[in-house]
Amino acid sequence: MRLDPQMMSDTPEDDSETGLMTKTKPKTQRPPRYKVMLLNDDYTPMEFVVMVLERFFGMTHAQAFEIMLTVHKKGLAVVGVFSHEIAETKVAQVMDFARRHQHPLQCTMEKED
Ligand code: TYC
Repeated sequence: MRLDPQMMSDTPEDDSETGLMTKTKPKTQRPPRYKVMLLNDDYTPMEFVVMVLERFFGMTHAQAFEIMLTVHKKGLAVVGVFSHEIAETKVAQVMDFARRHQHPLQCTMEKED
């Protein structure tokens, strides 16, 4: 008995009386992403920072030089966005490499908004 328009009751997704489609899309949870950031300091040589960006973040020399200059001028820059595990690994690799070369370079991670 759904032929009479007066008897047509809307489903949750089809608001046929107002003409509005209110699709109820099932929300798939995406894992959080983490920004890895490099911080400026007065002592780490520019060339060392460039090497770090090439070695651990797969940048070309030109890309690495540009990002290094951004950190130098602005105080910090995001150098990549990764899963929690990869971000932690990158931070640890950079911090260990800097420590072994006795440079005070700092690398941190922060959850993306
Ligand atoms: N400020 C440093 C210098 O003048 C260069 C530098 C750049 C250091 C980026 C750290 O994350 C950094 N030698």
